[in-house]
This record gives sequence, C-alpha cells and structure tokens, in this order.
Amino acid sequence: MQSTPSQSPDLAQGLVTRKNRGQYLVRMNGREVPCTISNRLRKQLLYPTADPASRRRRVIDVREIDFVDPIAVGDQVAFIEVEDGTGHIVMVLPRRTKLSRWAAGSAVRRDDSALHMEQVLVANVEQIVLVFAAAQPKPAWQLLDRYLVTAEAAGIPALICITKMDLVKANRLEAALNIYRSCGYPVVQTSTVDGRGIETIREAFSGKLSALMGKSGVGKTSLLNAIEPDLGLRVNAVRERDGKGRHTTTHVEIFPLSSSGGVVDTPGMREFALWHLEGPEIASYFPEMRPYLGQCKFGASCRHENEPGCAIQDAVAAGAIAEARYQSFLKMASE
Ligand SMILES: Nc1nc2c(ncn2[C@@H]2O[C@H](COP(=O)(O)OP(=O)(O)OP(=O)(O)O)[C@@H](O)[C@H]2O)c(=O)[nH]1
Ligand SMILES: [Mg+2]
Ligand SMILES: [Zn+2]
Repeated sequence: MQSTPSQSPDLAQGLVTRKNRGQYLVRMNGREVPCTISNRLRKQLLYPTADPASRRRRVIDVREIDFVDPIAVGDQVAFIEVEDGTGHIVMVLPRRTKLSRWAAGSAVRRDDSALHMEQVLVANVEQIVLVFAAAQPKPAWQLLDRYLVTAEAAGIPALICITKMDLVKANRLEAALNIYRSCGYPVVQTSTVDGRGIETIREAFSGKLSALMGKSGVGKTSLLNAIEPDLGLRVNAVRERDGKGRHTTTHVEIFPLSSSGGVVDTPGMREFALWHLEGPEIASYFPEMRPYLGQCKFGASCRHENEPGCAIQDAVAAGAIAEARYQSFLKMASE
C-alpha cells in the first residue's frame, strides 16, 4: 500500500474537476492545477478493478485501457507539485460513491472477463438532483422512477426538483408528488419566473457535490442561473463545445459553487442508468417495497409479477404501494 497524504507532507491533495486525454484538472484551494499520471500508476490503479471472477487476472496493456480511465471526475487525488505549476498524480483516495457504466468497447471483448470493466463517470457525488418540469414538458414519472433506482443502486440520496411551478395550479401535482414524499424522497418545487423554492434549492445544493439529471428543456440551466448567476451559462457553454451527439464521449465536469458545493451535469446518465441491475434485485431499490421483500410465498425467487401469495402484489392491491410505481418496477424488471 502507498502512504496516505497526511504521512507525506510533500504531497498536495485536490479534487479532479475535469479531464481530457490523460490530463486532469485538479482543484486545490481555489486554484486549478493541470496534472498527469504515469503509465505505471495507471496500470496499478486499474488492476484491482478487473472482474474478480476472472481467473486470468493480469495487468492490462496500457494501449487497451485508453477507454477506461482509472481516475474519475470527482476523485480526490494526491499529487506531487512540479515547479512549472503542474502536478503528478500518485494516488487516488478511496471513493465514497460512484456513478458508473460499462467501459465503451467492452461489449466486443465479452469473452475476456478481464475486460469487463467499470467506467466511473463521477466519483463522490453526495446527492442526485432529479429535475422535472411541472409542465412543458409534462413530468415523465416513469423516467423519474428510473433515475431514483439509479440513485438507490449507487447509494446516493436523491432530491426531486419540480421546476416551472408557475405554469400549473399549486395543487395540480400533489397526488403524484405525495407518492414520492411517502417513499421518503424530498421534493422541492421551484419557479424561476416567480422565484418560489429558489432559496430552498440553493440551500440544498450548498456544501456538497450534486449531480443533475433531467431531460432537455426542463429548466436545469435556468435553475442553476437562479441559484448562482452565470453558473448555468458556464454549464451551457460546455454543452456547446461538446456538441449534441455526445452519446459516446461523455463529458463530465464539476462546476464549483460559491457556497463551496459543486454541480455536475451528467448528459450520459440515461444510457448507463441500470448498467448492472438484474430483474428481482430492482425491487430492493424501491424503498416502499423493501418491507415486503422475503415475505412472498416463493421467497427470493418471486418475481412479483403474477405469482400467488406475493407480498408486493398484495401491498399494491391494498394501496400500500402505488400502482404507478409498481408498473415502473415491472417495466424495469422485464428489461
Ligand atoms: N414558465 C417557466 N419557464 C421556465 C422556467 N424555467 C425554465 N423555463 C423555460 O424553459 C425553457 C428551457 O429552460 P432551460 O433552462 O434552457 O432548460 P434545460 O434543462 O437547461 O435544457 P437543456 O440545456 O437543453 O438540457 C426556457 O425557455 C426557459 O425560459 C420556469 O420556472 N417557469
Ligand atoms: Mg441547459
Ligand atoms: Zn412477490
């Protein structure tokens, strides 16, 4: 094992906010230090992430790992400062959370389990903010359910933000939103037109690293601008630089907030959402289903579809689990 930064006074520590082709921007005390890592460290860091089921464990050739970067945006890294103002990363600190997908290119190498590798898109996210509009476009609850499952699977708290509240009557969405509240998810309703909820959402973003998820047009940029003037502009500028067809290269960048938190906009979220989930396992990512797990007649083998004596189906019939949420579960479990 390598020593910790505190044992090595010559090491600096910072947050990876952005990266591009082996170059990492590391934020430390408000300053951004361009950093690199050695190929040797690249291999060392990568090795432990190879599929543990593989009996042919080996260090993977550097040329094969171009697409699987051992350092993710959001990582805390220790680095040696070089005289020219750049840095050399020597260690990645343990991750508290990660949002991942399979590495691009792994599908063509399915026969070689050593290449079934996880690509961490963002590390250490502390909160996922799911942004949906009250109208224009109207809320897609099934998509919200998918995002919530993603957050649950990653072990990251979720917050639901309903924007454009000025476009609907205040109680218009209460029935739907109460379902989510009763599952334990906080809901904040905002409008950048009349200003409601902005102070609440600003506080919710403060002091932590948040990932935004939400379709185009729901008002993410407007919301960020309301929280902090020009933050939304910075996020949008990056999107333009990136272009629209960004389904392969997923550009991820952390935007620091003046409140000491940060925001990461994650354009590729949709595709990797359920990257490692299996059918029945998904029920455990619906908090309201958890109390019933293990109580079905067929135990752990129950798929909660049309089996007799299913505790989940009984709870749906009794109104203890919302029908709409159960339908979302069935859809996800059958994929
Ligand atoms: N009435 C109303 N309109 C809003 C509100 N917030 C945003 N809009 C409008 O909704 C449209 C889309 O807003 P954006 O903030 O650009 O949406 P976005 O989620 O950033 O969209 P992408 O960048 O494409 O992902 C714009 O025309 C905004 O003016 C709101 O609270 N109320
Ligand atoms: Mg935007
Ligand atoms: Zn069941």
